[in-house]
Amino acid sequence: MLTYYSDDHHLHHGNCELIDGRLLPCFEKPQRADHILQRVKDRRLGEVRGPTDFGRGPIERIHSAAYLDFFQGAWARWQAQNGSGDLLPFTWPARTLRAVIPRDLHGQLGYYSFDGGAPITAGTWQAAYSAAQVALSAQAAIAAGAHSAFALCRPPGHHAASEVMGGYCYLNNAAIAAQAFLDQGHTKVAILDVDYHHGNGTQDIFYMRSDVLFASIHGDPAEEFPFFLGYADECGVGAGEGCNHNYPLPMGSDWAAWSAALDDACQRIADYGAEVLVVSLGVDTFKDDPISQFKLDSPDYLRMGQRIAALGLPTLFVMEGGYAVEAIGVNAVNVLEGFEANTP
Ligand code: Q9C
Ligand code: ZN
Repeated sequence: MLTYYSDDHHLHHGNCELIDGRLLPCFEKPQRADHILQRVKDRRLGEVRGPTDFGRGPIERIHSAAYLDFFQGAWARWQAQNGSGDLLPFTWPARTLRAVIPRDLHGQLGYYSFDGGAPITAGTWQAAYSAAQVALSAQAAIAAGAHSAFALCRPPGHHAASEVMGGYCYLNNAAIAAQAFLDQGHTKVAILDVDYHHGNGTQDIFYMRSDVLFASIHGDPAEEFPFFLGYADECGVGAGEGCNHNYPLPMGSDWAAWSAALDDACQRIADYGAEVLVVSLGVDTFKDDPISQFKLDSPDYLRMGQRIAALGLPTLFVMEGGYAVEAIGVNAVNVLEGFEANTP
């Protein structure tokens, strides 16, 4: 399997995040992608290629130009005000307030975010831009005939919506790649999100559309981030009705419970008649993940890849979460090796 990767992810390294009333070092850190890349090489998964630059055009198919302009220019504005430290939001247009766009940098940052988990640093735009190009390059490889490809993206993307960053995410790499398939002539794309957290951004982007089926298996939002989306009764609206499938699972869920949801999600994808599959590949479902509560073990990721391969679809894997850094390479590459083992 081809892997696409850019060293630019090192340009994004947030300082700290707020957890349990304390500021802790960011869990979403550069070593995550470094470990995955090392495992790809150790296992000789296949060639590792740098991205092609497709420009801002395919990103603007998912994110508004106003949002991208804000994100691209935010660090320079912060520097111009002598800002020190990471740029982090602290006020959001929650209920009782108005969703106006203020003039102030922090006002705009609140408008364009949903939590304080997506710090903007000097290199965040470049890292996120390159991650999107990595996803687009892997997508192009599949469009050119490859049966599968791995986009080793960092920062991740599935919490980012059209005009909103959050949950360590800025640009929705999986959604951008899915839209590229559609723009190149496909008519039905499925996105399977196996990250521990609900892919709220991806769901929101495609919620009213029938050309993308979204299925997500995740910690029940009643007791887990992102809390405000990802419930089982969210099925899509309008043309998108029936094209959104959420599988919220209780804390402590193991492979038996998780794989039952996967079987159902795969059946939905097959019934939909998807021509191509994008997998939002988070491995924060691992038993030792420091911020998550599922109980998958490393061999389970081989089984996950095997089950996904049984769909028989051209498949683009896009890296999302996973914070047990010592095991992240083994777990992520196990999915890819399981997929290949079950591909004729
Ligand atoms: N007490 C992804 O996996 N905060 N994002 C968790 C834990 C946000 C995860 C706080 C977690 C975001 C891509
Ligand atoms: Zn996650």
